[in-house]
Amino acid sequence: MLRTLNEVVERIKESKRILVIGHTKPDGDDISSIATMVLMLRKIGKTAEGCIADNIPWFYKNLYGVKEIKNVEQLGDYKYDTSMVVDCSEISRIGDSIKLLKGKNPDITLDHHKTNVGFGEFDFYDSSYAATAVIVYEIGKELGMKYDSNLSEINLLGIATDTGFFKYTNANYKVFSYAAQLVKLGANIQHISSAVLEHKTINELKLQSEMLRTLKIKEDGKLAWAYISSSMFKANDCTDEDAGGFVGEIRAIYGVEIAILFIEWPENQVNISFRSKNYVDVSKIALDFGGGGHARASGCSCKNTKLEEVIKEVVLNAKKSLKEYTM
Ligand SMILES: [Mn+2]
Repeated sequence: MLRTLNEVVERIKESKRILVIGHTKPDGDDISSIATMVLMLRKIGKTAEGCIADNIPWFYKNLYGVKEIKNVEQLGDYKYDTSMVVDCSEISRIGDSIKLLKGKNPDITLDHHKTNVGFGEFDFYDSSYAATAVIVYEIGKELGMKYDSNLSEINLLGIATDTGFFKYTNANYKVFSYAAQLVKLGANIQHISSAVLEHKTINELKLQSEMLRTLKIKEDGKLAWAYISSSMFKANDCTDEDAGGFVGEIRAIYGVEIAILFIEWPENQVNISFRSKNYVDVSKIALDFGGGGHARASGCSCKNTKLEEVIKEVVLNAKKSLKEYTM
């Protein structure tokens, strides 16, 4: 049920032992929101643990607080009175962490995805927030949190990554003003940017150049897509984690409005990332294929399917959405 931020804060105050859960295929906002929340709750004397039922990309691990996040096995015996799910539009996004909820709905959910369905007892979701980490920061302020430089930095991570390091349209006044406050409190943006943006390996670069060979640009240069097959991953000794920022490279092409990257991982499953530049709402395309997300960034997964067939169907859908805007 949708609540005000104040009601959520009151609910947090009542809790003693909290479990904070994020989504699989974790991104900077997910990791930041969990780690910041766990550290804040511990600072005010509560017992708190964070969980992600998936690998955390290695380059996040040296940022303060990230190592605190555990997996489902490590938390099997953890007793809590309050569960919280962050940065998830719906419950299936938490993957195997569902086991820890033991059939119950989460007590609290915090999210900023447009496609959020509201699946907890105390839901706060609002797509005007650039990142879940922005919501977490507001909760921190409400809780009277004393921010040190480490806490500020891990909170800033999510705000930085979900705004594309302050360059997407969601980088609004609130984003810059909170970021400035966190920097004043000691966050170092260079620690974050070098960890997140400067970790390319030679294998990744090779994979990227192979992906670019599959690039197609159609619809007067407005629609661009490319794919990476599972055999391309194998040939370059890469995993799907290594293709993290590739869809952004496709969107970066001049004139492209919709960028789509098809990733076959594992075999027989195709994960699709959508990005748009100025006006197309790509969350609608993702929703048509069982996914979700934001107007400018969304995604979905198609199981038991062939890469070529998915590409055909999705490209057709994307062409249609593009036409809706140009008519
Ligand atoms: Mn997010």
